[in-house]
Amino acid sequence: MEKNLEQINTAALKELDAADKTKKVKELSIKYLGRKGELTLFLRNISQLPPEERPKAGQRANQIKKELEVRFDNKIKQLKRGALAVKDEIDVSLPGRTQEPGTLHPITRITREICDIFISMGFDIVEGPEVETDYYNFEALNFQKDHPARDMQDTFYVSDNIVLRTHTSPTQPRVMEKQDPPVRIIAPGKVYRCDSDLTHTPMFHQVEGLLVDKNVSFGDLKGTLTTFIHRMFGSKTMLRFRPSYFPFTEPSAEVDISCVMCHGKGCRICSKTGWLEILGSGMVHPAVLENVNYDTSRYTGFAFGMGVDRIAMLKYGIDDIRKYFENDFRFLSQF
Ligand code: 2NM
Repeated sequence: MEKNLEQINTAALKELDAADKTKKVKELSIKYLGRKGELTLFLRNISQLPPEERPKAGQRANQIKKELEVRFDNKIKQLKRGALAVKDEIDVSLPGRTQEPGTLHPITRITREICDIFISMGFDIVEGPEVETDYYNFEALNFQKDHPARDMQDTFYVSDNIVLRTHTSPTQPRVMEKQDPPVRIIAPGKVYRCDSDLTHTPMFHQVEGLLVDKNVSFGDLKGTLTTFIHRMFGSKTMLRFRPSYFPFTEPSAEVDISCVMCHGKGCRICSKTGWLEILGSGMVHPAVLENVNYDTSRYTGFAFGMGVDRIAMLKYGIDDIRKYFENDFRFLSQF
C-alpha cells in the first residue's frame, strides 16, 4: 500500500506537469485531493494497513498532500500570470499619452491685444456689470425714450428698468460720475442683443474707449485710432472716416480700414469694396457729459467702440462665428 502512495504522488505530479489550463489543474486537484480523491481515500483507508505501518504511511500521505496543495496553487498562479501577459502585453515602443496644455480663446487673446495697445497710450481698463439699469445703458448715454435700440426686439429686458447691457459704454458714465477729468478708459466685455443668425450671436464682445480732457479735438480721435489700427493690423493699413450717427456722439464717424486680405484690391472678405468697417466713433455728445455733471465749457471728449468677435475673425481668418462657441479643441488650439 505504501508503494501505491508513491504511485499516486508520481502520477499526480506527472499530470500536473502536463496541465496547461487552470480548469485542468482544478480537475486534478479534485481527482487527487477532493472528497473522493485518490489521496483522500488512501488516508481514509489507512486503518486497513498493519498497525506498525500506519504511522509512517500516515506521515508520508500528509506530507504528499501538503506538497501537492502547494504545487497545484503555484501552477494556477503561473497559468494566470501567463494569460495576463498575453492579453495586456505592454508595447514599450508606443509614445506616452501627452497632457495638452490649455490655450486662450481667440476672443480673449484679441481683447487683451486691443487693451494692451491702449494701455501703452495711457488708458486704464475698467469693467462694469453685464446686468445693467436702463439708466446707464440708455438714458445716461443720450438714447431718447423712443430710440429703436430700446425696443424689446433688440434688447433683453430682465425687468422694466433692468436690461442685459447692449454695449459696454454704460461703464463709462459710471466711471465719470466718480472721477473728474482727465479720463482715459477702455471698457472691454460681453454684451447682449436680441439677434441670432449666421453672422450674429445674442452674446458678443466689445471694447469701447473714452477720453475726456481740456482741448480734446476730433484730431486727437483720428490720431489715437490711427495709432491703434497701425499697431493692430500693421502700419501700412489705411483708414477712412465716414460721417455717421450715434446717440452719444456728435459729430460721429465710422472708421473703415483697407482690407486686411486684399489690401484694397477687392475680394470676398471686403465684398469687393477694398474696405472693412471696423469701428464706430465720435466726439462725446455734450448731453452725456452733462449727465455726469462735467462742465461742458471746459471739457470735451472722444469715444469709440468696436466688435472684438469680428476683429478676431479678420486677424485670424475665421470664417464662421459658430466656431467660437463649439469648444472644438482642434479649432481652439490653433491660436
Ligand atoms: C461706439 C461708437 C461711438 C461710445 C460712446 C461712449 C460714451 F460713453 F462715452 F458716451 N462710449 N462709447 C461710442 C461712440 C461707441 O461704438 C460703436
